[in-house]
Amino acid sequence: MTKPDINERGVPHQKASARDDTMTTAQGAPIADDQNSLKAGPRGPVLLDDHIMREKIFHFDHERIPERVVHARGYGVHGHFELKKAIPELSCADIFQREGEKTPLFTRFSTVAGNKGSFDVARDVRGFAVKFYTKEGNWDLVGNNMPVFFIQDAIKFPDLIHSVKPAPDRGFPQAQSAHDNFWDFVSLSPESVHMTVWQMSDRAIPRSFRFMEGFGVHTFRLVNAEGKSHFVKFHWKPKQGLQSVVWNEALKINGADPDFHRRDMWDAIDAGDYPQWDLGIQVFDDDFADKFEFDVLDATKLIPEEQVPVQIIGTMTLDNNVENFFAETEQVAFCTQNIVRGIDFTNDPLLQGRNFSYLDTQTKRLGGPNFTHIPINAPKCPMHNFQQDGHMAMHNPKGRANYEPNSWGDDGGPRENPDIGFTSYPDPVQGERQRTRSETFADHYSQARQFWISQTEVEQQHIIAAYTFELSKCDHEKIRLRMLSHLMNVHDDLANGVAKGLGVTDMPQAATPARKPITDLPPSDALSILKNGPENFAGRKLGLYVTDGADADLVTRIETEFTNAGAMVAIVAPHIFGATLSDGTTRAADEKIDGGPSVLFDAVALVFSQEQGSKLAADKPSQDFVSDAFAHAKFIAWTDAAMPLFKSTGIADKIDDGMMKIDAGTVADFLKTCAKLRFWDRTAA
Ligand code: HDE
Repeated sequence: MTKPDINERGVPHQKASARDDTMTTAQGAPIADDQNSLKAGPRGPVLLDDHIMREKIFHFDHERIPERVVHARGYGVHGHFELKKAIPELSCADIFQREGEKTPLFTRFSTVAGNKGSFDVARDVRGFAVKFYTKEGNWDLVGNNMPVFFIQDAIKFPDLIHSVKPAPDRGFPQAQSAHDNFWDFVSLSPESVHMTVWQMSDRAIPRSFRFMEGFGVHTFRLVNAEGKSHFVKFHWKPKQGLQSVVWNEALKINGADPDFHRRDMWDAIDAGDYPQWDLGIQVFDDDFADKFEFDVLDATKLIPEEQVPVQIIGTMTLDNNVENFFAETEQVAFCTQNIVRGIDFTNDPLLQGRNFSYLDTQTKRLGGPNFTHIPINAPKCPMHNFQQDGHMAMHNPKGRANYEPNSWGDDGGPRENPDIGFTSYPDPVQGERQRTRSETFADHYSQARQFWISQTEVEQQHIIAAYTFELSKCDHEKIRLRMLSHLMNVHDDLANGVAKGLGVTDMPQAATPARKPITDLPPSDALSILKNGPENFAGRKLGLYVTDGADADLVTRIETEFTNAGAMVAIVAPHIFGATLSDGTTRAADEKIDGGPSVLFDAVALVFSQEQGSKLAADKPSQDFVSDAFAHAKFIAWTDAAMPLFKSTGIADKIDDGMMKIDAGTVADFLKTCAKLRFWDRTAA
């Protein structure tokens, strides 16, 4: 990098060292001075013929494209899918034919409600969209981190989204569902009840993108070479296990690091710790669909894994950060209708509506029909057709043929190929045109109950707390009570817990169900986060708070053992230049204490010198560090020097099994303990 020369007027100039790093205009004309506009004299007006400034500012003025109407805030990464089990008997999709073959892909995670500049750890559904660049075209699996959805028919989507997004008059609240409009809409739409239980669960506040599942949600079809079809639901299972944060922590993370999830993904990939997900399929046929308690075309229902097991067929590895956020993450255009031969749609009315919507939205957002020419959207296999022209056309065919049939022989351009071309599954269709909802979609509570009884007690308490929090943010009593009337149909414990949290003494009448709920569906362990947590501390982060004079052996031991176990260790210190340890070495800090609160870490260790420990007892950020770690049920490693801080925060007389006094010999035990996500007993006390 050339160093700037500061001239006598204090203006820095960096001169090109070689022809190829010469700055030019968009037309390629070299620029001599990028610091000053063209003026009539040093203090005179800027001249209209400053074509260089005009071009630069013109381009800047046009930098923004419309953000996505939903899922605006997202983060994309590159990776690949490796097929572990070929399934030609189920699907002739090329991607599913050869075990061991890798298919490149791009995955974008997102929140739904917030705008592009909102914070990462909002209570929200997460988008989980994957674009597979297969050898027979792009396949987009545009899913979420929850297996069900709020509505059954796409015609309700604008209402759902309007209700959750900022109210049109005041333009807030941003990135949250804790407000009247949202709960008004969902409490008037019983079909949403099941999804709200998921949304009030910790699934809506994941620890990071790396620790959450993904679901294709809808029932799709797999079609084999003989034309035989099976129904399928797609699942992504994180090899890292499932993990979420707690709500009070989420609120604080959003202040401390609004980019918490994207930073986590970037850092993990940058450090070579590549997250992986297994792709699983639940395959079933018409017989199962006919016997199933619910309609497999209803996206507010899932199929429990105990009823149809998830077969793992391959693994996605995300191993490459984007080089340019705008070009890749912003411009990627997922479309549910991007499917390939061997995969097909079903009549799920939500899916069918989506197949309209995504093409429209990309055209609006990316400015024209040629968004498929943008490198992140273009297939990586050969692509030929007679589509032409339009804004920003990049692939312009040569030759005279731009129609078919034609009689130009070898120069006639691309031809149809019935052998490998896409053919729709010939599902027989018949019926009167009618605007209606099938009666088989009418059960709105049974699976909500099943989800509830599948949760551990800790998770149930979190769900009750989340409903209580959100409904307490509704100004209108009638909305709170209406929602409660639905929860009464889900489970008494849930309804009573929320009523107690809200301070409701007179319970409302339970809502009248359109169909009598089934109350004996068995619990499904797969629905709980805590029953599917990580097995060790790998991929998670320890906050190691050190001061001057701290025991160097212990600090080194903690760093080594945790990093050897695949964890990240962040040094937190009173100053960003770090701490000088007992052996005179200095550890640079990753965070100064007030910028590195304990909410950013999965567990914490406090290694102070006696002298500094006493000083920290009155230090507010240090008090918050330990109080929050304690309140969020985190595992805390400590030495005697932390006692003054424990005393000043009232923790000294509450020391529990989640707080381990350590020395160099017991670091391994602490590491093992941290594998269990949190010390939940503390929250039960
Ligand atoms: Fe989307 N959705 N959606 N959606 N959706 C969009 O497309 C839409 C639905 C999902 O990272 C939009 O490119 C309708 C379910 C993800 O770029 C838009 C309906 C599921 C993403 C759109 C749904 C999703 C989107 C906005 C009701 C989970 C982000 C920007 C029928 C299975 C993709 C865009 C990315 C984005 C429409 C419901 C997932 C407007 C009409 C159900 C992950 O086209």
